[in-house]
Amino acid sequence: MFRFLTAGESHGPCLTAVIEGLPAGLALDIEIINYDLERRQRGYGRGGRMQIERDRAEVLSGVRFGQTLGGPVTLAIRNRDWANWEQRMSPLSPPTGEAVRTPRPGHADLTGVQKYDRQDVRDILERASARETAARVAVGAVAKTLLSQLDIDITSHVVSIGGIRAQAGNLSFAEIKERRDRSDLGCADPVAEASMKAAIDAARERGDTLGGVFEVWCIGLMPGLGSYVQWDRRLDTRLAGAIMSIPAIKGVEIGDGFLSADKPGSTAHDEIYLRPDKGIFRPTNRAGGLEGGMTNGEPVVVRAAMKPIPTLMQPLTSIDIKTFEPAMANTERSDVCAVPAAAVVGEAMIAIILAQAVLEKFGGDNLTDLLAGVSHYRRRIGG
Ligand code: EPS
Repeated sequence: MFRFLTAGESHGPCLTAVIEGLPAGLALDIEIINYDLERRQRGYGRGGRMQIERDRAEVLSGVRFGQTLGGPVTLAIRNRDWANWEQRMSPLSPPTGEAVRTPRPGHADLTGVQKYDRQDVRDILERASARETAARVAVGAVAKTLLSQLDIDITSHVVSIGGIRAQAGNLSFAEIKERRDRSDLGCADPVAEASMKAAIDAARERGDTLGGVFEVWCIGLMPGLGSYVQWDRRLDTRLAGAIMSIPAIKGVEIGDGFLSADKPGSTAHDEIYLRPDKGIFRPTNRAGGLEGGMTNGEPVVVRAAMKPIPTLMQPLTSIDIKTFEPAMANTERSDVCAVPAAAVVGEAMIAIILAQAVLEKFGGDNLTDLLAGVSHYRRRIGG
């Protein structure tokens, strides 16, 4: 079973991830992990923290001479900002500094202090912070490394910010991948990108924040990952759950998603053809690469809706958790818009679920057996 846990507070010493279930013999390149960490940090609209951090992964276990051993792989990302928080976030010394007492609407703050019986909102926000997603991106880069051995590739792009929509419907996977990495917003449409940047500037001026929609694409998948035989083995279940686990995500859609609800069956599905040069194929991909809870061999396309970040410089109404008097919500340094970062996290989560599904289907003690199993399967089904 390929699985992982993360640990770490936003302003603690470091973020850590422990990954279990990787096959032995997978070559890991730290620069591939670091490249995705750097992509997650990018994005017009990010806050001051990204000027401080230079996220880099360290490998602490499970790898020898550049190859996985089959045991748990531990990755760590040090927080540079820790140097400014050593006292206020000290694991063992007595409390110091002012407690945060005014929860932000839309954040974990209020329910967190109720649930965990804390008197300082910082005890909640430190772990609830989206900084944790840096550890997931590092795990995702390892999952992508495994998938790349099977010629499976993943990218993502921002399709809207603050209601401004990109026109990218006719672009190929390769075009999206190339354009999005050149864009400050991870957006494949330069015209829309300029308007999005202006909207982010205006939101910053107002002390406001903006959400948006991103899309993740995965190509090269074999048919038959996941299964229809149980609800929790349907790949759609796992992909949607993984995307919804990203902080601030409020909606998820696979393929035509909500649009398909408005169509008759005759135009909602993807017809099946066979051509000697192409094998089995579908000229359309309305299903987003998933039918019956399984990959069907077409690209997997998943979209996610991100709400605006709840830390507002013009704060919303809240209460003081000590006096119960009305008070304005806490203002902390934060991002105006983090949709481009969330898109990179989305790639990581999709890669993790797909790697898990591949290992579940083909076994995962070592890479040699995995590759042999996949190649036999691909030959058998001719895809
Ligand atoms: C984040 C680091 C955080 C925020 C953001 C994500 O840094 P800091 O709190 O020190 O400014 O920029 O956190 C949130 C959006 C959140 O809700 O907590 C990061 O590394 O992505």
